[in-house]
Amino acid sequence: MNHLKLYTYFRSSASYRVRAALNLKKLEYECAAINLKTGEHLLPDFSDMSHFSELPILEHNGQQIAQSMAIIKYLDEEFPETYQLFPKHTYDRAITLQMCEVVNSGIHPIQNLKIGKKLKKDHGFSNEDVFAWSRHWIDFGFQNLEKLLKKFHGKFCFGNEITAADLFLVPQIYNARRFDVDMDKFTILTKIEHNCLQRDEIRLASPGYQQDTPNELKEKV
Ligand SMILES: N[C@@H](CCC(=O)N[C@@H](CS)C(=O)NCC(=O)O)C(=O)O
Repeated sequence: MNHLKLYTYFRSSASYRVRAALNLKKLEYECAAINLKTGEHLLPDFSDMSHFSELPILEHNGQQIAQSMAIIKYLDEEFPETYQLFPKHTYDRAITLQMCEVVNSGIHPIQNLKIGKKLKKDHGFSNEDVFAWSRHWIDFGFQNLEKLLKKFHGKFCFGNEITAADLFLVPQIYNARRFDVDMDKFTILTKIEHNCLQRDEIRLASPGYQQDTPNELKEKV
């Protein structure tokens, strides 16, 4: 018996990565919504249970895993008969992982909620300053990613099949738009985003379609 439960928040881009992975792998899962905006992730109920104050957390038959990369790799290994998110060949797999890490380690952590809060609390940043900070670091990371993808992309980040790299890119573009990054100059990234969002597995994992999406932000299926 497989019971999968995902602790998630509609706007969490790291949760979005895992929702898309679960959809692509056609795995059914239960959602437990944790509201990042109201700080529910910082309350003892969640942080004691998960040992982390971050989303997502995946529970599989009662066992918990944090970190979207670890979760996605776990799902690929645990359910090998389903859609594979990393290419077979070692070099191809390494490049795919490299693309994921540009986002996972090089962009997302610098623009994360807790960083913005700290900049405001201890360094005199206004909301606009935090916006500009996030915009700068996403733009900087995307310039490097656009160059890397130039060499390897097809319809998707790595060739013509969806890989984990697409699952890291598309949610990060969602964040970029929230911070008003000028996406028009990233022609490869936006073309890949467009191709990915044609796929229901990714579109339906996006923030507009979640159980906890507020009504005013819900998109039509
Ligand atoms: N590297 C982690 C990042 C997890 C993470 O930072 N998640 C964000 C939401 S996208 C979060 O929970 N932030 C809470 C905070 O910054 O306080 C992963 O890939 O799962």
